[in-house]
Amino acid sequence: MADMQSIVILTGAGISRESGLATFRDADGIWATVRIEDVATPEAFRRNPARVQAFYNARRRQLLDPAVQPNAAHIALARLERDWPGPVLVVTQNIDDLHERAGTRGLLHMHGELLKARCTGCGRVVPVTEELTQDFACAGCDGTGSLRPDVVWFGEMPMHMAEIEQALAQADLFVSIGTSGNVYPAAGFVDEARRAGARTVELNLEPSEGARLFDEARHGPATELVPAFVE
Ligand code: BV8
Repeated sequence: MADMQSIVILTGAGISRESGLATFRDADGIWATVRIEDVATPEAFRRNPARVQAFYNARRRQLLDPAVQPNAAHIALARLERDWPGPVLVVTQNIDDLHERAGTRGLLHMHGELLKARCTGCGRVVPVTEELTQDFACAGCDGTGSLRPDVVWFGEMPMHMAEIEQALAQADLFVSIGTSGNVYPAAGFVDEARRAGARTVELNLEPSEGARLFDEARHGPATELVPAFVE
């Protein structure tokens, strides 16, 4: 890795699995017990906001459990950013705050953040560490809006896309960690990095949907693979 300068790292639910947070598409994943159409689309929120709020309230409660801490993979990425001479950008699909708590600073949450809420009226984003209920009116507007989770649902535009595309176009190394490569546009980032001439590496428990697109793939738990890769 000596001649690598700019590093872009994409993370998914697999990097937080060993911190105790469920993934989505594993056998014990979130989508095994609840349907995307019922909790992770704007239509679901319009149809039954209380159901959607309850889904995110439960995940927020779990994230705020003191037992849920950044793991060795999150910590290794923060160390890489600190010690690496060139730019390191972590683009996460995760809505938890474990990268922040591990010390990563160059971080973009392309699918939003569980500990933030957004007003449906004026768009204000506020920190939230408690239950969100339907009548949580926004203090900033004329009270017409209510607070929704500040996350990106299916059919909604992911956040920070211009900044992400620019980083991919300049990447020398692209590392994908703990993602199944099912969800776009994140699943297409490896292609963009390849076109930019970057070396591409997948670190995942098992081959992802896009495994064949990577120059190198290492399979195993993130808490073993990531520290070893960063060394
Ligand atoms: C959009 C946030 C357009 C909330 C999520 C082509 C192009 C563009 C869009 C599409 C397209 N084709 C289809 C679409 C639509 C859709 C999509 O991709 N659908 C899929 C299902 C086919 N995409 C969208 O709707 C996106 N929006 O494109 O908008 C647009 C354009 C202009 C204007 C308006 C709109 C929005 C997608 C974002 C949806 N929100 N989450 C929340 O978290 O509740 S996505 C959801 O999947 C998750 O939240 C997660 O972020 C994402 C990816 O999941 P993973 O992180 O990969 O998790 P998964 O469980 O799948 O995999 C875990 C992996 O870890 C596994 O491989 C496992 O082996 C591994 N693992 C497990 N344990 C470990 C481990 N690895 C290492 N160590 C371990 N211990």
